[in-house]
Amino acid sequence: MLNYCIACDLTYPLDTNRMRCGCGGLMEVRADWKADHDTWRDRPLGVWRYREMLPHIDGMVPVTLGEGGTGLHRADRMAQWCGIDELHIKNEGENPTGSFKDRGMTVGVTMAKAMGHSVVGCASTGNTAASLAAYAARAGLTAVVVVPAGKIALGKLAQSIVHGARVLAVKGNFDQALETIGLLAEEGSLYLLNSINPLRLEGQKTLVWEVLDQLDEVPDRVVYPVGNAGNISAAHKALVERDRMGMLPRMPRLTGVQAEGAAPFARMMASGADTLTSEPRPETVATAIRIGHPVSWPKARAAVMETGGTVTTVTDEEILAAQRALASLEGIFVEPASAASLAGLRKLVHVREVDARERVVCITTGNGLKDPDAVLRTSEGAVIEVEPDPRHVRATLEAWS
Ligand code: AN7
Repeated sequence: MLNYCIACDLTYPLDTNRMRCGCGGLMEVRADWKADHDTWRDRPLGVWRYREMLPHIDGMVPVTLGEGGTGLHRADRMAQWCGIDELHIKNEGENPTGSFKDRGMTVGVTMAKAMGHSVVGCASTGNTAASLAAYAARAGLTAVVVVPAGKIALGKLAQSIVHGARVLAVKGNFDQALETIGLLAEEGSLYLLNSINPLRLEGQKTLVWEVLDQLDEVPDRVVYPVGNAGNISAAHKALVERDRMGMLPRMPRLTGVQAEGAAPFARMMASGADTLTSEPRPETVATAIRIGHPVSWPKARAAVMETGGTVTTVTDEEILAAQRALASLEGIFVEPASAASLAGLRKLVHVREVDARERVVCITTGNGLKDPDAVLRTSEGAVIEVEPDPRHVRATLEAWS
């Protein structure tokens, strides 16, 4: 089991501190995986169910909080809102720290501990930091998290602090935070657990495997919000591996959605360019995906092109409308970045890029409780003050239109 450069095929050991090949290429784990349905049939749904298909080094003991095994919810009213026949929501907000990041982090921190690292770090728009902080605490490691000052949701900041991470707020955006901590990692000050680390993406493969195991039939399309483009890349790797094992009757179309103010990947795909032009000043209400230089873009580009998928953008207004629709029509409260997947699906159906008869899975990546501000800011007049008097309450309710 080795790390391979996806550009030049040079190999590195699994426990390398390098996050890029000498040629600048991204790395990925390759191994001669051996498993089939019988391997995991009797195990509960969750990341470690698929352990034969995950990285392994001698002596490793999973650092776990019960990640994965999240619900796949058929959502008929939301399907109607999006304009399609069949929609399922894979709600990653049900993970231990409230986001899909826990899948990659349980694997990443497990490996870091087994390699003997004592300090782990990441740059983050919030969720990676919260997840790393929790798993580092669980493992007894020190976490260093670098976040863009004033631009991460309050719940995520509280999580990082309460789990005991060293929280550094950088006067800049996520991309600058990642570059900064990347240099520290290269010096050997800490082990980097951003999704540029291929071990993180290995854990994230389990998301789409669970979807396949939860649905009777392979979905036509799986829709992801895209920030740094790690998650959609991990999905592609997962599907290709499953196909190689003869366990994928057909390939779902991987579809990405970016916020309009932070959409360098969508723009690259729309223009047909083969390299990414960064967005120097990314801006969106969906702070989780406020990212101007998605590091995994080469993998994500292959994910979309090789599965016949697509990438689109949505406005902040469309994101907040989708968030509210999902919460009020289905009882699922997700953070704005997550709602981008549903807003994007709706848009793609309206412009007829997605057929209304498709069976679609939308990935909602993070829990809405992490970022209540986004809802409350746009909810003026939602709470009405009343006297503790039944007549006043009745009159108020009768006046409710
Ligand atoms: C809720 O936490 O990048 O495309 O630093 O928190 O794999 O980056 C978060 C990303 C989608 C985008 N939804 O996933 C971080 C960070 C939510 C997120 C994404 C993020 P990628």
